[in-house]
Amino acid sequence: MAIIMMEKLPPTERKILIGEIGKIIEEAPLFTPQMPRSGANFHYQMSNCGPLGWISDRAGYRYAPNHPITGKPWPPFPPSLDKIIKILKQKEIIPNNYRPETCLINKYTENSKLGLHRDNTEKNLQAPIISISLGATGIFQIGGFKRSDPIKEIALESGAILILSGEDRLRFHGLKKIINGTKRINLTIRQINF
Ligand code: MD6
Ligand code: FE
Repeated sequence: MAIIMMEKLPPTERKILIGEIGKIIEEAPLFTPQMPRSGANFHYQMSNCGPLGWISDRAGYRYAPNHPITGKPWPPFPPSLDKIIKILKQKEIIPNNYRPETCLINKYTENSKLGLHRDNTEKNLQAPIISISLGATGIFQIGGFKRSDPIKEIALESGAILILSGEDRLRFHGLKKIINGTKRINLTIRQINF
């Protein structure tokens, strides 16, 4: 079983991380991804940092080195994320050779949600995905390996650090809604090409 919930990031460190994400979003503005083919808007906004970023439009979803609107490279990982990765390696929660290549920055407001999906386009599907939640609580849904399998809900409060690895990384999951606030940021750190 490799669904790991770490101790929450302390409030002072949360504030620093929120500040760093704010600067990243100034450089790489939030945009609304669109569904492949239909072009319908997703119900949240996003940006990225790191060498690659996840984008989605009519042409499909993919990892790309540049922001879809500004055309500029994504900003680098901020110090707080480097530190979290270092600590997770020290605690042997993630392997020492883990190579974080992107961090998706998802922003949810009152009517946002993210449907059940699997993140399965990365090369090593066992490599952990590290999820960090900030702001309002997210009602995270996690199911099985088939879309129709039963779903459990996990409340991801501000500062929550959740790691999905091994075969559990391929479970269907989504974000049902946010509660206790009007804005939530979720960061997901991923290894893509190694
Ligand atoms: C969210 N998270 O928490 C959406 N994906 O808002 C994800 O889609 C996710 O938390 C892969 C691994 C962890 C996650
Ligand atoms: Fe996901």
